[in-house]
Amino acid sequence: MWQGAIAAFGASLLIAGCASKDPGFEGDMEKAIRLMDEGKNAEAYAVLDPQCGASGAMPVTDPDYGLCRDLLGDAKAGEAGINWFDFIGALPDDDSTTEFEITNVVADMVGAAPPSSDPTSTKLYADPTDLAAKTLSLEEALKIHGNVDPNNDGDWSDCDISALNALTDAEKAQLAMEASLYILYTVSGNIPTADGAPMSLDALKDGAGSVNLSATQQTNLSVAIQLVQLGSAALGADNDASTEFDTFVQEIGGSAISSATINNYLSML
Ligand SMILES: [Ca+2]
Repeated sequence: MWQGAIAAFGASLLIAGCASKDPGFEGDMEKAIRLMDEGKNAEAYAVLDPQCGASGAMPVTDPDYGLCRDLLGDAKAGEAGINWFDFIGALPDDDSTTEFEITNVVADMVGAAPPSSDPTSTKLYADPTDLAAKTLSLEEALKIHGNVDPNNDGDWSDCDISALNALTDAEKAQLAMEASLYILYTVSGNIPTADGAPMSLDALKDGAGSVNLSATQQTNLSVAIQLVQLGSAALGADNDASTEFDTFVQEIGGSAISSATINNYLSML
């Protein structure tokens, strides 16, 4: 499944190590990457924010600007619980016959655990407060990597999807991964249960019929699913991750997401 996207992302991070020209930025960048390696994503963000964050001093024309923004978004994705290296480690070998459980890996990312009422349950749940914070961090990552909300009013209908064609294939694949998780996080957060927000497919299944997204959420998730399509197209038809993204888009009912299409998706899990 997602190996192609992850491998591409890993490669971009390695290349990043020798791409910088500005010595001041190079030091900050190395520090930020080291902090992210240690799981200190908020600290990594704080290192890069004065450079290329909202009030950063680095001009958009600086040759390091794009790389700095990539890393800034990675730090936010890390805050959202996405640990790319754990994720890679969870992937099966090419010749493995074990089915990779994407939802279980996602559930681990948001700190999900079986409910106390049923500790041996295979249905994983996330703490709703923690999930909400991580959904916000992922939203920031998508704003930085995909400019999904140019006027920053919380509504993504002003996202210029066609402008994202200028991104590299690896960047598009990374956006697709972040957007997929954003959709799963948002849907899960929309289904409160006694045990928390459902994160595994088994647990999400029970939420079919209860999803009631706001108009803005429906708009934003419709943009997110188009980012999944963008990443899938960039990876090409023979790519396993692309197949996985395509299946997700197809099952969720295409590019116009509504409460009805999500409830339908959950009922088919
Ligand atoms: Ca907007």
